[in-house]
Amino acid sequence: MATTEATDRVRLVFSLFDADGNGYIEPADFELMGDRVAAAVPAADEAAKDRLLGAFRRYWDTLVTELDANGDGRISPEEFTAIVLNPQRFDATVDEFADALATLGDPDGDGHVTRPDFVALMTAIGFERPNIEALFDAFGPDGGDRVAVSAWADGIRDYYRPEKSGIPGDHLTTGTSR
Ligand SMILES: [Ca+2]
Ligand SMILES: [Ca+2]
Repeated sequence: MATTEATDRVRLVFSLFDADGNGYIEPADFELMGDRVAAAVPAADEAAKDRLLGAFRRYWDTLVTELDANGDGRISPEEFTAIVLNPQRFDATVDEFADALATLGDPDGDGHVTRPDFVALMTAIGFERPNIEALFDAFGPDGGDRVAVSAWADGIRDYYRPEKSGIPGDHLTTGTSR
């Protein structure tokens, strides 16, 4: 069983990953999203951007392989919600995506993500500003207003865990109309 919070988190991800807003997740959405996110941190190096674009491609491949129940080559909201039923099928994909995204937020490679880079990346994905700020605060930024890359990556992994509630990632669904 998935928690209500987990279901809300998954619904939000669907609405954001449907980047062109046509009601289905398709390859074109991942291209839009990938380009937007890769451009969010101009100081990031090409290898980090390529890694993220690769993670987005794998994400799509996994979705269409695991969730396209009716075989029409696109993922409907109903198909997507099944992601919470078999989380182990998505572990490797989410792992890769979490590490690639969090690493992109650390262009100088010191193991930390600053608030401006965090906000830029999460805004590019489509989350709302107050939620992004609340999430960053929930990660417990240090005196330099930074969070560890690993803390953010772990937060992304938790976000996809159907049994979890009361996690930092729940700040992303608070007060959203999606
Ligand atoms: Ca779409
Ligand atoms: Ca489908």
